[in-house]
Amino acid sequence: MQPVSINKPGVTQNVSEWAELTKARRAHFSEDPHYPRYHFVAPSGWLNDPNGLIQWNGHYHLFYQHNPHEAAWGPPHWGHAVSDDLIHWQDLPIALTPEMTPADDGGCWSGCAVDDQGTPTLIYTGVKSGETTTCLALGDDTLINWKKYEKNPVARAPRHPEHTHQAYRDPFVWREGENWYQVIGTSLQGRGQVFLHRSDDLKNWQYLHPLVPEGVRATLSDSGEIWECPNFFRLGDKHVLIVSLWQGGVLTYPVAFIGHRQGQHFYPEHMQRLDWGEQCFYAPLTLRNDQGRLLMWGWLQEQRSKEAQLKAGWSGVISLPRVLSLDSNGHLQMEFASEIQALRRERVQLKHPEAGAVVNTGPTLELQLTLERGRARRSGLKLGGLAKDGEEVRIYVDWEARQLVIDRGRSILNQKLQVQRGVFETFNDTVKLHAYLDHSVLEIIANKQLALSARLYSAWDNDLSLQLFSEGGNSKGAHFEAWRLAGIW
Ligand code: DQQ
Repeated sequence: MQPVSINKPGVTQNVSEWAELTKARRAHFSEDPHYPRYHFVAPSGWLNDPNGLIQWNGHYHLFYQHNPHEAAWGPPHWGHAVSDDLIHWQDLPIALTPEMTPADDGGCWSGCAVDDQGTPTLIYTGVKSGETTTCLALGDDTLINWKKYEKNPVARAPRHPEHTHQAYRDPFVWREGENWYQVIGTSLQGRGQVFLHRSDDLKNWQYLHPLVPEGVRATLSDSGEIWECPNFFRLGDKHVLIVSLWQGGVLTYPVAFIGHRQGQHFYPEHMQRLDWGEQCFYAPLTLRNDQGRLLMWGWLQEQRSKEAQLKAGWSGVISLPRVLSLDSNGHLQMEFASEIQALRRERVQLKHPEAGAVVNTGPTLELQLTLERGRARRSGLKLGGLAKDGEEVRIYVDWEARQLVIDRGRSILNQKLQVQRGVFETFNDTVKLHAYLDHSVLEIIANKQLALSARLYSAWDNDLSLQLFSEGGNSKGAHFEAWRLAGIW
């Protein structure tokens, strides 16, 4: 990729030193069979939420929650990378580091980025002595040099009689008319909510009210005690609120509410789970690019023990970009960004797929599979290691239960969370699966409506094989296309 345009003396040096350092760190993982090859992972250590997504001078900037010291959550820094094509990323120096002054010694938690009349501005949650507040960092045109605003914090949790869990985090900011608006994740009466604030300069904020009227909030059926990482935007003739559901200390999964706005209030009409992975896809953040496409990235959590993560030396993956749109029913639909197809290399042929032929593919793969029900009770695909006898993961449609299932029951290294299921909202007898496998990462979108992500810590490496199967009767012939994919580093 082209280097980022850097117009400050001295900075280029810093960037190239960083590039050398991160290259060496990444090389260290090249033999790790679980380390993804074309997903973004921190150069080393811990990564969680994507933050501050912004397109600046045409380049896509990704910031992310990061602990560079070890593969465990710690006072978060903001890691930083840039891409021209949404696929290849160049590591850039860490953008924000927790500091005693003015307001974030406990970490620079999640937030967003905006263009304030030519000044790139990061708006994040600063944590100091346990209090979470909204803070700013101002950048220059390189997006490499950041200065925390000396009068941080710029907003504090309002005194609200029903405020619970002391939750106040993850600002999401947008411009409307003469004003800036900020939604921020919180909890009222033990239920997730977002507070709405307004400002005319990003530095002085006025609290307005909960975005969803409390009477309406009480009727929603989600299980979030805290709504984390809100995104709020217009899509077609609807408004969409995305939140991630914190429940009893567990980061469960994100949902989207699709609804309408009346003045400064939002009225959800429909709720969709954004990914059915069990604690696997969380804290998604959206970016509307220069062409108006709405892109979304999430944090693919690890599904293995803390000890295993520490031992591996890295933890957390950024998902592939997913493009969001509304379907004709006003529901959210998702597709993987078409740019990812640039990674396609050889085609994987599966002759006579209905006869159960086996093909050896390797673990970096794009798959497009159309399944027709026929008389089958279940039909789908087996992933197996040729050399590791008995190790097998099944991806299938359970036609009676109307579910997409990932069953890792025959995968020897997965002790827990063996089966994950996603439930189709609408369903007919054809399911189109689009899947990306990248060593320990599996992301699937089915019929553009159901996403299911999982982590597979299997022992297979380059000997992965594929085989179609059906149970309880024949399914009609499946349409199968697959490609081996190139790595990005
Ligand atoms: N992670 C951040 C918080 C956010 C949570 C801290 C969600 O800002 O609420 O690392 O994963």
